[in-house]
Order: sequence, then C-alpha cells, then structure tokens
Amino acid sequence: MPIQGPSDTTTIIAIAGASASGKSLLASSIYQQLAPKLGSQQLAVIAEDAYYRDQSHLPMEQRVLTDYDQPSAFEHDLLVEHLAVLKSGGSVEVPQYDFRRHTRRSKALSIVSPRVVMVEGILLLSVPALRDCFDVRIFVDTPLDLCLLRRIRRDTEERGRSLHSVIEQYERTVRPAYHQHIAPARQHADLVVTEGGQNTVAIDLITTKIRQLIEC
Ligand code: UZR
Ligand code: MG
Repeated sequence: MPIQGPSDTTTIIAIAGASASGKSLLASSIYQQLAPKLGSQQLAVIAEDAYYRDQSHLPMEQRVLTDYDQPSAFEHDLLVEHLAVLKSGGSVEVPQYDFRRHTRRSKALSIVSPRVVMVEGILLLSVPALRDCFDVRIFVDTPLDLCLLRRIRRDTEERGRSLHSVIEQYERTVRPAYHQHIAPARQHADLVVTEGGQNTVAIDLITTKIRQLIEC
C-alpha cells in the first residue's frame, strides 16, 4: 500500500512528444541540473513506458503484434492513480518494462515522496484524464526525420531490434499514431521545446521555473 504523506507540495511535470524525440534526455538533463540543489531523493523521473500492460500471459508471437502506439497499450489508470498518490506526498511502486520481452519485469521500483516528479512519454497530453494530472505540460517538438534516425539507432542498439523490424513498425504503427494522437496534443502544452535534451536554454528556463514552484 502507498504511504500517504502530510502535504500537497509535489510538482508534477509532463514531458510529451514523438517516440525518440529526446524526451528521456530532456528529463535527465533537468534532473542533472536540479539534483545538486534539491537532492536526488527529492526528484523522480517516471517513464510512461513503465506502464505498458503486462503481457506475460501471452506468447511472444502475440506480444509483437500489439500496437504499442495506441492508448490501449498502456495501463493509464494505474499511472493516474500513482500520480494522485505522489501529488499528495505519498510513495508508489512503479512497474518496470522489458522492451526485449515486450512485457513487465517482476520487480517494481519504489519512489518515495519526491517534491518534483517528471513524467516522460508519448501520450501524456493525448489522454484527458492523464493531462489533468500535471502542473506543467511540456511538448518536445523534434523533426520526425531526426526522430526516425534516433529510433533506428536506439532500438537496434538498446532494445534488441533488427533494422527491418524498426522500419516495419514505424510505417505500421509509429507514424500513423504520431499524426493521430501525439501531434494534436501539442496544443495542450504550456511550453514547446525544440530539439529535446540538447536545448540548453530551454533546460535552464524549465529548471528556474521548477525551483520557483518549489521555492528552492
Ligand atoms: P519511447 N514499443 C515497442 O516497440 N515495444 C514494446 O514492447 C513497447 C513499446 C515502442 C512503441 C513506441 N512502439 O513507439 C515506443 N512501437 O516504444 C515508445 N511500435 O517509447 O517514447 O521511449 O520512444
Ligand atoms: Mg524515451
């Protein structure tokens, strides 16, 4: 059971954008800047990817057929529940996802009452119930050709994919879902950041704003 804390002082930030647009890098760059002042135990980064549904009951041939770019692939209800607990100062057990096996790992990761939570993921601003959970909404807007190049590099090097499977998946689900769900959600952002984690001016501005919000 999550432990409830005393106050409603947690700031929750969404970092949304296309797959491989630089969301994770932006979150970790902000983390690096805030950690020395705030203390790393006060900061948490959560990936929406961690909330992909558990598929351990399905055979591998079936897992690869799931459309991972649609809202139905995620357990968003659980993410909304966890963010509400964190918002009120509590702690949660965040699931961990294994991209090579297309399912959840058996162990979860504890997040204990942080003051700032950054959540990064493709559909955070596309789902109304989820969108409402955030104090600051950021959209990373990186040209799609750069996202595709990064995705090919990342998925072949880190997620155990072949070039053929990355291209096939990109045409079949990633690109259509970008136009259907991700790009239209840009209008819900408070801030649009070009170039993701490489935009040092944006990183400084966001860090300053977070410090102001939590008064440190
Ligand atoms: P990011 N994804 C997989 O390829 N396999 C899985 O088991 C789970 C997710 C991909 C997903 C999406 N889609 O584009 C991407 N496809 O992970 C989201 N196809 O992760 O935001 O880190 O790029
Ligand atoms: Mg990522």
